[in-house]
Amino acid sequence: FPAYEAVRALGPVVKLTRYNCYAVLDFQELGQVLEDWGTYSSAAGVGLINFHTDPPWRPKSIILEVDPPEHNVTRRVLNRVLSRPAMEKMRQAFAVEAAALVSELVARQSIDGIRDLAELYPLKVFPDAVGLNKVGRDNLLKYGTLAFNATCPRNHLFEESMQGADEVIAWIMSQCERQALTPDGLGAQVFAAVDRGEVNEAEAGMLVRSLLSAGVDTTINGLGNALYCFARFPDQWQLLKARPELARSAIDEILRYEGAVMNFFRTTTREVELAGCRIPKHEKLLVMFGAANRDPKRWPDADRFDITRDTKGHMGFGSGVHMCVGQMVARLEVELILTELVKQVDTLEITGPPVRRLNNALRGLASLPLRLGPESP
Ligand code: OW4
Repeated sequence: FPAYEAVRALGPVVKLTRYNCYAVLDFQELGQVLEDWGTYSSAAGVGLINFHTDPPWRPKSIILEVDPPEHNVTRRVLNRVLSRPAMEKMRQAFAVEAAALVSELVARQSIDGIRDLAELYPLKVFPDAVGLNKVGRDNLLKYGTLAFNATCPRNHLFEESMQGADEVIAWIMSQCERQALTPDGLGAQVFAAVDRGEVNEAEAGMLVRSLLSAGVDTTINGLGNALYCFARFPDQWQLLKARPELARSAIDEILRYEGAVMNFFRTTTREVELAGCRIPKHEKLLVMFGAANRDPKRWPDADRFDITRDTKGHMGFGSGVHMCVGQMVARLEVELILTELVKQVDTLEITGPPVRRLNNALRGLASLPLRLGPESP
C-alpha cells in the first residue's frame, strides 16, 4: 500500500514503461474506466497480454474477456445460476459445513488460519455446490493460482505456476463437460441454459471453466484476509461479537481494506483522454482496485479498518458490467464462517509470523498461525 501511494503521487494516469501499460489507481478515474466498456474494452484480454498482438495463454473466457453485446448473453446465464434464490438453496449445506469446521478448529485452539480454514472451507463447499467429482480437486487451487498469475507479466510467479500445468489444465477441462457434473449442481444449471437455447454445449463448458477459474482462489484469499483483518484489529472483532448483524457490512470493509483481487487490465479501443492524459488506441490499462479502495480522496482515514464505515462503491468486486458475478457465493461463504466464529470464539490471536502468498493479481496469505481463544479478553 505504501508503494501504491508512491505511484498515486505521480499523477492520475501513470505510464509503466517497463511493461508498456498505463496504471490507474484513483477511485474516480477507475470508476470512469470500468463504466465505459466501449472505450476500455475487456475483449483484448483483462491481463497484460494484448490480444491485438499476442495470443491468449488459454482460449479466452467468454464472459470475462468479451464486451457487450456478447457479454450480455453469457452474463445472463451466470446471473441466473448465481442468483439469490440459487444462493438460498445452497445456504443450508454451506452453513452445516461452516458450523462443523469451526467447532473442530475451536477444539484444536491452535490452527493455521489459511490451511485449516480459509483453504479448507471453500475447497469443500464450492466444488460440492458446482457438482464436481471428488477426485482431483487439488487441481482447483493450482488452476486458479495459474489463471490469476497469468493476468500479469510473465515473471517467476507466472512461470512457477505454469510448471506441470498441462495436467492441471487437462483435469479442469475434463470437469467442464456435462457428464462430469452431478445433475443437481451449479454446473448442471449452466448446462440447463443449453436446453433453453441460451448458449451452446461448448459455451456452457466454457462457463463452467469460468466458475472454476474465479470461484476458488478468490474466496480462499477473501476468507484468509477476513481472518487477518480481525486478528490484527481485536477492537473490530469485539465490535462484531457485540453486533453480529454487522457481519455483512464487515465483508465490504474487508474487501475495501484488504481485497482478494488487486488488479485487472482493460484495453483502449480508440485514442482517449483520461484525467487530462492522452492514451493511444489499443493500449493496456492496469486498473488497480486495491489502490482505489485506499484512495485518500475517496475514503476518510483510508488506511483504517472500520467495519462501521460506509463502504458504498468499493471496488473489491470491481464495478460496471463485469462486476463480480459470483459475489453472492463469496459473501455467503465469508458470512457463514464469520457468524460461526462470532458464536464460538472470543479472541483471535496471531501466534506466529503471517506468510504472504505472492500472486500477480491476488492478495492473500500462505500461512496465518492463529489461536482461537475461548477466554474473554
Ligand atoms: C482468472 C478470473 C476471474 C473472473 C472470471 C474468470 C477468470 C473467467 N480470474 O475465466 O471467466
